[in-house]
Amino acid sequence: MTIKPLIILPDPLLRQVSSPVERVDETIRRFADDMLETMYDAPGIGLAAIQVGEPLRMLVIDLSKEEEPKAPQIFLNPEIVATSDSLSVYEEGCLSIPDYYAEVERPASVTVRHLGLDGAMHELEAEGLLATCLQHEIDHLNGVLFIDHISKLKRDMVVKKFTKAARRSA
Ligand code: GNR
Ligand code: NI
Repeated sequence: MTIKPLIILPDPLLRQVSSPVERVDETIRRFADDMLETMYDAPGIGLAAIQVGEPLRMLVIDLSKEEEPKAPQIFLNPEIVATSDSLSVYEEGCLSIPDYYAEVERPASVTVRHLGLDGAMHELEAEGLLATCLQHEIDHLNGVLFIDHISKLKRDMVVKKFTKAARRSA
């Protein structure tokens, strides 16, 4: 298992649309382990493959609390097949936009269809933080970031700050 370096804003990789996982093999299973280890190390509650530089439609989530047993969830080629009309607001953050947080409004519940590491199709209905997290991660697969859901003024400020920081460290 390997902790992989995280891709940070404004890296253009974060705007890339990821490609479907073609088959569930040992390489994919190992990569899922690396993603989980990277997410736990960060620490974060979710991670999309592109955040470690792999443009694959694959994400991991673990919403367990520190004192609870780990509860990793792995989603390959996830698709939102239904969303609720009701919305909910969460303060979101992103490992690719460190130390920036903002409230985002999204559908309160979503139905997600996906391939599992077992090679079978699964479908689940999620609400609460899981619904928000799944939408945040599936956005990553489409090159979308949570700052795309806030005002342009705030987004431009964040992008500018991270662009300057990247220039300083280049
Ligand atoms: O660790 C994370 N926390 C979080 C909090 C609220 C809404 C979404 C998230 S996902 C984020 C990790 C991340 O950047 N995943 O892409
Ligand atoms: Ni993110």
